[in-house]
Amino acid sequence: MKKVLFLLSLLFAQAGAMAQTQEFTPALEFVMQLQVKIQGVERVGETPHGTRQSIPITGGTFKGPKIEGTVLAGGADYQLSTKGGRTVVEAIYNIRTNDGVTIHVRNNGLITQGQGGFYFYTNPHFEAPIDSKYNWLNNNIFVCRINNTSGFMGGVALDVWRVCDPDNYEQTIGKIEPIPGEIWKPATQQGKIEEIHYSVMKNGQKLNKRAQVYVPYSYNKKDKKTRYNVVYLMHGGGDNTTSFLTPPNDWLPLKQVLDHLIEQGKMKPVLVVCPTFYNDDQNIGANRMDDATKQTRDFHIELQDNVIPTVASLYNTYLQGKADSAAIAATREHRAFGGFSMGALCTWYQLAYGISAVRNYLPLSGDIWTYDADGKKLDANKSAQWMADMVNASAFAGDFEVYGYSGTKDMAGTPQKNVIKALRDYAPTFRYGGMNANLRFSMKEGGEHFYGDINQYLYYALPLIWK
Ligand code: FER
Repeated sequence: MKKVLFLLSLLFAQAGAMAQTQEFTPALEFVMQLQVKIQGVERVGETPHGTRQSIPITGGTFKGPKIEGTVLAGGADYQLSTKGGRTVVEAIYNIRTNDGVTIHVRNNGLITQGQGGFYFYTNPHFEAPIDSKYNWLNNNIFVCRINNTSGFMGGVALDVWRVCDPDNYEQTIGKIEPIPGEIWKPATQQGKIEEIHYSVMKNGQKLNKRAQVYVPYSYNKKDKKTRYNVVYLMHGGGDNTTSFLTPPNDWLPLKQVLDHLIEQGKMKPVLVVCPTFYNDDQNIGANRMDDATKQTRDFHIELQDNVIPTVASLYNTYLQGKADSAAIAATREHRAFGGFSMGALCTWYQLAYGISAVRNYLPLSGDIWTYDADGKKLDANKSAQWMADMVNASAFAGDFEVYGYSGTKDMAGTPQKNVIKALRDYAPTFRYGGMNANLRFSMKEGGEHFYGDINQYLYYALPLIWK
């Protein structure tokens, strides 16, 4: 007892000291709205503690960004009223999520007349299975307030928030410094750009396809002992296999970035392969966005079945011998996949569908596109949830790295920022910040939606992958 009092006095002493310098205010994060159906009332009447009554809970629903489902019948709200219009409530019931997890709820609180009028706040406690994806409900503090304007009839609508530290996400986004001046001039030791060819069977049709390949200066085909990591880079909608390596424009050339990184020893020599998700990279005019959205989603199949095996047969990569799925998975850490805009979307889809072939991801100015049954694009939270579900269903959950980049003047900057923000909620699969991070995001002040800025991001991103 003495010890407890001592600890309490320490707490109060500290609270007193902080009262003058209080600058921290916790934040509330919306968790869900509960619409709880009730029916009838069971009166006990006057007891030594006050007027006791209970109100049966007969069903309902709940919905929020990360959780939704139904309220199960069989619970009740136990109320104890004392003089002066003061009621203590304790609602005890179960809810079940749409994916079948039952969660116990104990919602304690107060209904009274506060200084500002009616006051109805409670402190819900959730008991969720610790091995479920809702374990976070066990490890947070929540507050709840009646919602009188929801329009819900036949019961009570309640909004629930999580008490948390204010989100400083904006401050955690990496900054991108201007790249060093010498990068704007060609390097002394220059790699080569080659074109490779392969064919793909798609819908019973044989397609002849090409890709451009950056081959580093020191590369020697006969030296079979030296193996090379491979970076796959996907162009944007309306672009083609030449957009990264031999663009017709005079922006900072990616080849120059690669030559310098290697010459300066900032990065181990790598092969960079630029394929296309289009069926025919010479004819990308028709239906381009429609085609791009579908084909970026399916490209992982071609990467696995055609592109990786072709590259392995032509160059000294870590994949040797038969390029079957086991051999591709065993060498996934030696592969990176990145892309710009629709190529960034292709990168996210590669993570979702093709995680076994690639460990490192570079989404450059693009967010995740997922759709509901009616074809309507889902928001960042839903897309992040879909991504987490896909990755968690794979054999490589948590075993991957994401290096995301965009610019503040880039049309994909805000969508990508939002999707990364939403992915942070899916730890330990996605770990944003800290020693064990596998999800990173940087934005260039003034960066725009074009290869000139994208190639600058690659100057910083590529050396991070294989140290
Ligand atoms: C995005 C914004 C724009 C994005 C893609 C685009 C995949 C591409 C637009 C285009 O090609 O016209 O967030 O993410």
